[in-house]
Amino acid sequence: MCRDCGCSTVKHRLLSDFNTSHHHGPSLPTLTLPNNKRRISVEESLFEKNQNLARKNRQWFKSQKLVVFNVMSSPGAGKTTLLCKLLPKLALDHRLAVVVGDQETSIDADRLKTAGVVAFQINTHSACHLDAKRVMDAVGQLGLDQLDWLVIENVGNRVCPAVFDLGENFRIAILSTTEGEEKPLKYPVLFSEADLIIISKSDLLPHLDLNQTTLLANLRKMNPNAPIITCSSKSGEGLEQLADELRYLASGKETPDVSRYANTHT
Ligand SMILES: Nc1nc2c(ncn2[C@@H]2O[C@H](COP(=O)(O)OP(=O)(O)O)[C@@H](O)[C@H]2O)c(=O)[nH]1
Ligand SMILES: [Mg+2]
Ligand SMILES: [Zn+2]
Ligand SMILES: [Zn+2]
Repeated sequence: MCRDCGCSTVKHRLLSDFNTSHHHGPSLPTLTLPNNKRRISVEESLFEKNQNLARKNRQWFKSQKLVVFNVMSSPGAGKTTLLCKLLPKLALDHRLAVVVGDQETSIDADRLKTAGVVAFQINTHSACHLDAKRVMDAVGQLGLDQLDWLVIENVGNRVCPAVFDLGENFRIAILSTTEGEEKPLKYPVLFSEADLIIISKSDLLPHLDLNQTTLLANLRKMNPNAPIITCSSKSGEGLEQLADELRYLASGKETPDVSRYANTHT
């Protein structure tokens, strides 16, 4: 449950356009809540506030010539493991740092530091997602003029992180092979808004009943264009391709000035 975004209540309403189910359980009957109207308006102003700060982040990142990736998935899909494998190699030719969001503990930042990556932990406590303000406060301590890339590992959660713009350039959605082929349909915002989709833990495929054809079709239904890369942090499959894709994204695309999220909030 997230006190910040109230996602145990009104977020369901905001995401209802996407016919999504939510990680906190079935949709609440929001229309029957007595003070529903007031709560919706609070929620909308919270998004608006975040949107304004995200815009500032984006301008700030652009002025620093910084490329920012926002990595999102369910808890345990393999974000930290993948970043520990991938980033030390990329750090040879890019000055990079990771900001990790978690409700509690600095375990992930410690893992990244052990792997040789500059990492900074943000504890969100009651919040199930990172927001633009938290990122702004954290990166203020990093010395952005010293960096080429900033990688944000968001709080493990397929729903709320997907609707909070952080001012990033690229959104990366990870789905692990153990999660099931129907998940792109159940969590449409995360997958439809992604610039890159990673299917992680490919080494486990021989042990699973995952229907890869259906998974790919479901991903394409949500997102016709984003590259989809299958990889394993354990076997190393796909990691080179992934590193190349990140280099390609970072080199080719201008920082967008307008938010790509605008349509998801209304
Ligand atoms: N078999 C296998 N396990 C993995 C792989 N990547 C991560 N894991 C395991 O999945 C669990 C969660 O990984 P973690 O990186 O902490 O996920 P996060 O919560 O998304 O950051 C850990 O036990 C990892 O060892 C992979 O490619 N293959
Ligand atoms: Mg992690
Ligand atoms: Zn939530
Ligand atoms: Zn939340």
